[in-house]
Amino acid sequence: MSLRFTSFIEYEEDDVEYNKICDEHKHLLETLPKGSGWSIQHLYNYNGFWIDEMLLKAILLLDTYFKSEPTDIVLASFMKSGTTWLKTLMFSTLNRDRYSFSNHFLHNNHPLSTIPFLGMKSYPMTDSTTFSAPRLFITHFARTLLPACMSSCKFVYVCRDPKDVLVSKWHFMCKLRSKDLTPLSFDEAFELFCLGVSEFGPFWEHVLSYWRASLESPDKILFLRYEELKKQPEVVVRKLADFMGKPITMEEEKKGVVWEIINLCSFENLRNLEVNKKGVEKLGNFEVEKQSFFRKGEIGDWKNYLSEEMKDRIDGITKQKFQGSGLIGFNE
Ligand code: PAP
Repeated sequence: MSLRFTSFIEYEEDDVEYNKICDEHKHLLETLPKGSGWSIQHLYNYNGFWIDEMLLKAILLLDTYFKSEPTDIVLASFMKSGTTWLKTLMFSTLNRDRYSFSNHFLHNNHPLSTIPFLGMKSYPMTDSTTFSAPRLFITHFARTLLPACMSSCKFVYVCRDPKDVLVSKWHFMCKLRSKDLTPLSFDEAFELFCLGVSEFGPFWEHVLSYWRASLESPDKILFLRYEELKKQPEVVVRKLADFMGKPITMEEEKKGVVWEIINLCSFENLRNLEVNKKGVEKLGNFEVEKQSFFRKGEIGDWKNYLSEEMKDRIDGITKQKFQGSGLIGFNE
């Protein structure tokens, strides 16, 4: 039987390669170091990063079956760093000739339907126009976990203050957490996050994996921060348009297209759309409420959750990990 794994990976269940992957997956699950998951019981440490069973298989499948194209553009992020925002900005910037801002695709479709996740079963991708070159993809995997063939692709990486990522992730994962497990307290989540035991983490190594790649190939990776997007969205949208090979023209500037895009993708606008308020969406093996992607959308919500001591511990780790990398921290 032919299976579809995202819209871009196809394999046969009785294929020799596929059987090899299943054997390797089984072997890895038996031998890799285990840590506590936030939503399910176990995470596995694969090549320095913590992932669950399903994502481990996804990595093996991507490695064998994914065929990248040099025109591909991948939005990469550690989860809860601004992926939803960036995906809507990239999608609407690239497709700005296809939809009018008064009757836009995003008015009737959740952001999950805009760009497929590499390594996760697809949600209904209602718009096939996004699949013509350049193809857009999303990943939460660290750069070093992606197949070697993707070195020809372009990446947009978005990072965010780890203190806000932690708070956002804890809220989200508590909703996904298996009812068979005891609830995950914020203190437990904090400890795990600091130790790096966190889906797709450690956070700092994740950021550094893309930062180092951006130093090696600055023209291939656009490195962004959630905080700069909040402060100067117009600068980021212009950068994105240039990077994706579709610069904003003078005529578009005069028509205010940049602000049309920003307003369409703003937290307030997206959160209040009916399509994003109700219902659930499938995310891998999990069911997620559509509204859970729009919580507060603020910089500094960590102040409501972290003690001074907790703040100092995370800032200290950031300082130590980023030292000598050229990457500056996230303190306001
Ligand atoms: P994902 O990893 O599950 O895809 P992601 O979109 O990266 O999640 O992060 C979700 C965060 O972005 C949430 O932050 P919070 O929990 O601190 O509120 C969410 O509210 C925020 N967010 C979603 N859309 C927007 C937007 N349009 N503008 C600003 N922030 C947004």
